[in-house]
Amino acid sequence: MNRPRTLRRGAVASLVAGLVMWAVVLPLVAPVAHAAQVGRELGVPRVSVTPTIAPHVNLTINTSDVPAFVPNALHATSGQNLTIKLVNSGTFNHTFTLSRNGSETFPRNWTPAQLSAYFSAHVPLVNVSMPAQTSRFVNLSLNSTMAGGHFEFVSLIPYQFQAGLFGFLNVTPPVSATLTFYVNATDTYTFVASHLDGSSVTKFPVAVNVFFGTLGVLSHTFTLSAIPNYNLGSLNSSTFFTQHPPLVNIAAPTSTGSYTNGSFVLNGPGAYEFICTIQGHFANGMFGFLYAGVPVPTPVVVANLSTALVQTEVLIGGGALLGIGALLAAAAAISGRIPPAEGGAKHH
Ligand SMILES: [Cu+2]
Repeated sequence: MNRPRTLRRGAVASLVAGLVMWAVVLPLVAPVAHAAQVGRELGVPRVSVTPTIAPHVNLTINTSDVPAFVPNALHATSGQNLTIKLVNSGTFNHTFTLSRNGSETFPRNWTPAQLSAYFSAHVPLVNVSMPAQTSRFVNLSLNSTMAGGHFEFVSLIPYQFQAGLFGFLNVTPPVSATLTFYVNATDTYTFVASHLDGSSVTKFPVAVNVFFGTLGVLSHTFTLSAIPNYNLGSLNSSTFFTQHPPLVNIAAPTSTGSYTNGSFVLNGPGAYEFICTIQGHFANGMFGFLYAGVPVPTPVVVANLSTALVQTEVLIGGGALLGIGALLAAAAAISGRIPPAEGGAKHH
């Protein structure tokens, strides 16, 4: 066996192996490192504990000669002062009569007499007339005891409730904090990070803000299930999300380094699964979990750490192979140029 040729072969093999490792891993690692560097620690939220709720909110309800309150669902937060503008652009009079009971829905088959008997026995929170062609304002303080309630409002003009003049004021408690996560998709069907740590949350509801980006060129989504502690497993995800709409569904931007933001509210603790809904990606393992108010499982933390270590090791390994390749190449060049000792002797 010829020594310089063996060295050259070793040099070429090491150089190629080293370059391949760097070529594959560097594009993945660089944006991750960049994201971490600019304070977007992967999988760890930025938590703002002082939530801001508007102290006062204005809402409008319209009525016309169509028997409906528009909109028929109002949403507000306990602790807020609410002003409702009641507009009646129709030719019939109505009333806006708001129940004090946040856990009651009136039977649709109640007669006008039954409905007015109820409100004689249970004083409404608001009871104002809405004469035809007028508008007026009502003010309401939403105290903390109203949180979580859905308060029905009706028109007490006979047969208007039965025709459809009813709706609900939904009062939600203020969020205790806002968690902000940065998540990236890779073209090898992973989320970085795949386990989002909201274990520090002790009080619900909590607002979550996700900034979703990509490290690759494929399309990806961040689609979070609304059902905690439910593993999507091998389910058909499109059927599942049709039946149980996701809390958030964010499409990744097309270029690395930019993020698309989505926000939602979690009402209770648990592990919430998120997946990529692009055909085939979930089946290839593209999923993760957001742990809210529950500990992140220990093996998962170990897995995340080892992933980071493997990437570092691959980089170091690739670098070492490149170095060995360079040394072998140099050795091969030198030994190729220096004639063997016996050849030198012959020369004379
Ligand atoms: Cu995907």
